[in-house]
Order: sequence, then structure tokens, then C-alpha cells
Amino acid sequence: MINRRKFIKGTVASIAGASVASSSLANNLAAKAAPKATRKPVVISTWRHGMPANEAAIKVLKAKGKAIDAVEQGVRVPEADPNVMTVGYGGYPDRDGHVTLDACIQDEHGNCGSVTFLEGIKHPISVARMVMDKTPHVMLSGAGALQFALENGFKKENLLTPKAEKAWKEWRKKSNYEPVINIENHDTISMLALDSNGDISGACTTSGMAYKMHGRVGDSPIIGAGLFCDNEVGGAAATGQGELVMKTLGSFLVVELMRNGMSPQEACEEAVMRIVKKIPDYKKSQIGYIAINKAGETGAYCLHRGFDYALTTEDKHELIDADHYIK
Ligand code: SD4
Repeated sequence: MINRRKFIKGTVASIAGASVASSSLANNLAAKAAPKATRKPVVISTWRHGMPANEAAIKVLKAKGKAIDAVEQGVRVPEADPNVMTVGYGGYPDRDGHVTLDACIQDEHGNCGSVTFLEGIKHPISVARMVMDKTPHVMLSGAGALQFALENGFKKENLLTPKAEKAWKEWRKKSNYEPVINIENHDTISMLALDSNGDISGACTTSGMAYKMHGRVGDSPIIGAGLFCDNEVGGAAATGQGELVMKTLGSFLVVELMRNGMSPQEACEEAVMRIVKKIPDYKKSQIGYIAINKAGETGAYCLHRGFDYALTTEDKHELIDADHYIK
């Protein structure tokens, strides 16, 4: 019997190698593989701070709100929580003591907005949304992003809490700059939602790697890396060591694999395998992907044990351990 994964892999490879004529084949394959189950609305997000975030998002969706509003409202919860030390207010600073934030958002039309290296604004996701809604651009960075936020009514605040400052001062004693595998040091919230209209949107927001070099920007605000949605197919988002995701354009890859017939789970696994194949020292880092397709099927996969994600529907609200490659 032909193994389905191998068959799909082979088919995807041959699609990639062929020319225009292959697009109808890809469509056929996607149509055949499209799962029948429909369970809308659905919200999926990374890590345990996804639980309260999903609650805020599903509230929007249960009231027949749009996925784009749900993901923005959802990720604002950890952004504002000083006890979540990897996102927004209370996030760990960079090695020079600055809390610098990255975020992006994408709607069902493929519109997107992003801010990178933003300081002093508690809700970078809402600034990213405003970049999407009010400017002809996709990304604003650093001082320009801050200027835009202030001009649009956001307040400048000190985001470095005493707890994060204390941790940073402790880190400075050794200044050991190494990736830490799970929750201690980096944990972005990435969220994908499918609304009752069948539309998919996503959001991603982070303070990035703790004690990163000043000016370092990760995958989280990069459309295609930290987040990608295509309303014809589905959405995907990443967490973990951003450099590995950027090198393989992870979220775009997951969506394209789904377009070519893979389930969200298979696509997340294949994107992690891409990292395993291409990046020699991948074992030093954690990477996690989440994905959703138009039928509301979800998937998640990571490199190391320890990545959990929140999955919420109208009648379920669960924290689930993702399967992992390194056993
Ligand atoms: C980054 N991807 O800045 C982010 C960090 C993260 O879970 O997601 N941690 O590289």
C-alpha cells in the first residue's frame, strides 16, 4: 500500500518541479484531500498563555464577530499581562535593558500589518492592525513605528517591570547568550482563528528572545515566517527560535503544503522536518508550528518536548501537548 505521506510528499515535489499546467493538479489534490468536518468557530494559539487569550477571541467569534477582530482581541490579553514575560508589557528586555516588541496581523483578504523593534507601546498588535488598516505599507519599524503609534493615540509607557529588570540584572552577571529550549526565555503568542463566516485570520506578538542583541528582530513580525494566512487554504504560525523559522520561511511553507493537499498536522510536521534537514544545529533550539485549514482542522508540531497550545471551539477549551520530533 502506498504510504499517504510519501505519496503526498512525492506529489508535492513533482508539483514544485512542474510548470503552469500543474496548478490544476494542485487544485484537484487539494480538493480531494479537503476534510469534510466543519466546526466553526475555532481558535488555536501557542503556549499556555493562549488559554486566556483564546477565551477573549472565542467571545468575539461566538458573537458572530470576524476572525481578524478575534485574533487582535485575543493576543492583547497576554500583551497586557505582566506575568507573561515573553510578550508585551512585562516582557524580558534585550541585553541592553530595552523591551523591544515585534508583532504582525493578517486578515482574510491577505491584508497585513507589522511592527518591529517597537518600544514603549503595550499593544504592538493593535499598532500592527493600524499599519494594515490606515497605511499603504506592511511594516513599520523602531522609531518610525513608535511615531506612528503616538500619532494615532497610543500612549508611551515603561514596559520594563521590576520582575523583568531583576531577571535581566541577574542574566547580566554571566551574560550567557544561548537559546533556552522552552518557556523560560521566549514564548511568543501566535493565534489563528476561523470565524463563523469561514474566514481565517492570524496574529503574532512577542518581546522576542530574552536578552537578544539590541536591534535584533525575529520571525514573529515577518509575514510568511512567524505568520501566514491564505483564506483559500488556511493559516499557520510559529513560535520558538525565530532565526530557524526565517531561514525556512516556516509559516508560508506550512500553508503551501496544505494548499498541495496536506492536513494541518502533516504540514506542521513537514515544516519542522525542513528545519531538521537544513539547519545543522537545530537541536539547540525549540520550534513549534500551529496550523488550521478551512474545514477547521488543526495541527501542531515541534522539535522538542514541551510545546503546548490552546485549542478552543464553541464547546471545547483545551491545552494540548504538541507532538515533538526529538523523542
Ligand atoms: C523570536 N519567535 O523572536 C520569537 C520568539 C518566540 O517562543 O517565539 N518564542 O524569535
